[in-house]
This record gives sequence, C-alpha cells and structure tokens, in this order.
Amino acid sequence: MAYKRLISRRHIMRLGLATLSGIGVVLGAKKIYPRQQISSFSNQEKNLRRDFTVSGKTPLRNRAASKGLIYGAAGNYPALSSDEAFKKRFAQECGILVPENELKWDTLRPTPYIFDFSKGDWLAQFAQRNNMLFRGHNLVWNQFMPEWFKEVVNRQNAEKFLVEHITTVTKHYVGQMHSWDVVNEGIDPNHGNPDGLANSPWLDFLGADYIELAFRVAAQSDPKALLVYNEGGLKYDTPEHEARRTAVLKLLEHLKSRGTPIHALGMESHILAHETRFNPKKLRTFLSDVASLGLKIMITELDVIDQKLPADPTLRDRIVAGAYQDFLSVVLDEKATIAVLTWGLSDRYTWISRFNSRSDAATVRPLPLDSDFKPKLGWNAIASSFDKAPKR
Ligand code: 9MR
Repeated sequence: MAYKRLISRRHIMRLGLATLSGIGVVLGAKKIYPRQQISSFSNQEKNLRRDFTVSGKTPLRNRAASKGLIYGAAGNYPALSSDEAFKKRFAQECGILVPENELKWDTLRPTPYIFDFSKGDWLAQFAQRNNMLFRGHNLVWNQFMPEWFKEVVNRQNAEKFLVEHITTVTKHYVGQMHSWDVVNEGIDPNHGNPDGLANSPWLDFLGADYIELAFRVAAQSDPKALLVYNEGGLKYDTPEHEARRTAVLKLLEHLKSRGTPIHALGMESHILAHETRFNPKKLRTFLSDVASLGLKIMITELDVIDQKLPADPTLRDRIVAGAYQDFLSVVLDEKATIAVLTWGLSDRYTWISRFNSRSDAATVRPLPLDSDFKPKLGWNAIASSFDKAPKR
C-alpha cells in the first residue's frame, strides 16, 4: 500500500541547487599524487595540510558528554568477552554500547520457538557495570534472517511473528535501552517498489504499513526508549543517495503525520574514503529537513572504509581522519544530532576486514584505535570534532 506524497516542492528545489555546487567542489580539487597511486579521491592536498592536533587525552565519551552528546561504538560478544585490554579501552572511550550482532534475529532466534538472550545480556551487563548506555540493533530487518524463517513465516502468520518478536525482545530489555533501531534499512529505491521501500518479507506479507506497526508495538512494550528508524546510503551527492534521502524523508513525514511513535533517524554513515561526491551543503539541508520534523538524529554506524586508499598507513590514516572530520563537522553542526557511534572501536575488530578487505591484503584501518588499541589520527579527528561542536 503506497502512502501519500508529502515532500515539498521547495525541498526538491533545494536538493537540485545543492547538486550543482557539489559538482563544483569535486571538479575544483587538485590532485598532487600520481594518478596511478591515488585515482579517485579529491581532498588529499587539503588532508596533508590539515591539523589534527588535539589537547590532552580526554576520552571521546567525555569530550562528547561535555557538549551534551553521546559517543560510543558497536561491540560484539566474541571480542569483548575474550579480550581484557579491549574491554578496558572500550569502557574508557565509550559512553554507549550497541551489540554489533547479538540482538539480530539470526543470533537471537536459533529456532522459531527459542530466544537466546545470553550474549545480549552479557553485553547489557558489561555496559551497566561500566556506566555506559546500551542500545538495541535491531528489531526488524530484511536481511540476515535465521534459516528457518523462510520455511516457517508466511502471509498468514507474519504479523504474529513480527509482533511477538518485538514485544518479547523489547520487554526483555525494558528500562535498559537508551534507544532501539526499530526498523533497519527499510528503504532501497533500487528495488523499484512504491515509495522506495526495500524488498522485504515484511513488505511482501504485511504491506508498507509493517513499518508503522513495528514502531507502535515497540512503543507499547518500551515506552521510554528512543525509537529509531536506521538507514544507510544517505551521505553522498549521487543519484542513488539522493533518491534514498528523498524516500527516507517521505517515510519519516508519513510516519509523523500518522502520529507514529518515532523519535529519531539513525544515519549509518559507513564512509568510503575514496568517494569524492561528498556535498556538505546537501547533507546539511537533509539534516535540517529531518530535524524540522521534530526528530533527533543519531550517527549510528560511523567508520571510514580505506579499501581503495594507497598502501602507506600514515597517508591512509590522514585521509581517513580527514573524512571523519569533514563528515562530523556537518552532522554535529545540526543540534538535533544527539549521538555518534562508530561501528567498532579498534581496527582489530571490524566488519570491514571481512566485507571490504584490501587487494594488497594490508590490515584495514577504518576506526579510531589501531589494532593495538592506540589512538590514530581518526581518533584525533573525532575528538577535535567534539571539541568544536556547538553545545546541545
Ligand atoms: O558488522 C556486522 C557484521 O559483523 C555482520 O556479519 C553483518 C550481518 O549481520 O552485519 C554487520 O553490521 C551491519 C549492520 O547490522 C547494519 N548496517 C550495516 C552493517 C555493516 O554491514
């Protein structure tokens, strides 16, 4: 069932103008490295000159907190339960923990009838013992479902499964969650569905209203948690990201207009270090549009993918740090942005080594701490972005 179009003409015009200025930025950038070494990113000269100095070693969680912001990271059970040094560094730097995988359907539900909360509970306790907030990821997604799902769930029982899942999981953690990603990655204009909705068993079985239903059920069982719609692919000045921004705004406007209990947009923010089509103005406008709906913004899965950068780690770190700074200066300028979470804390434990490894097999360096838990320039970039951010 498609819902009404609510995006204003003014909004579309603003997006169009921003596109033109974005092209100017990219074309105007100078390349100072030989083309064969660095082929496609535009900001290297600026990055080499940039100053990433920060004063002191105050952890990121405290720097963020002094601006009324929350900083934290995704952590997983295998890493945090087995690595004492990592655990210690995690608790020092992070004011919020989100389980990377432990609360997803495929981990929580080995069979249709069993919920296994053991790993999620361990992480919840770890957060509590270290005075960290805890957040849930995620209740509804179209991917990484358990094997049994396809065999068992159908049009007749889908609503029962959705409602039961959300109710059971949110009640289990009631009072412990800062926020929940209620629906994850529900938009994908490439799939060709009305309103840009992503292919999903939930869309097939329940129609577009599955999203609203999910929020209403979550609010009933955990009325205090911040309820978040989480989405990726919103940052760049590309037709694909533009289509997503438009579709996400439309979805958020629709949900708000129906009085749905939704409180924030989660922007994943997996940055590609080599991508040139970053348009600060356009991103800033999108953030204002989200904020004007009365929603908060959480940066939920920030990291900088260095897969296509040159091999030299010093240069790579500098470019990665520049990408962190460019992005954070825009998103933290918007006062509706309340939190920044990186998707991992140390290069020792990152999904990027599995999903976006380098052709030269060098260790990937996307996160604030290196594999030995030492701060890299990316840490400085995040720290200085918090230091410069306006107070909430
Ligand atoms: O980092 C996560 C990786 O360990 C998992 O194998 C994968 C599938 O569950 O999910 C990764 O996290 C994703 C997150 O849940 C949603 N947004 C994209 C993240 C990176 O792929």
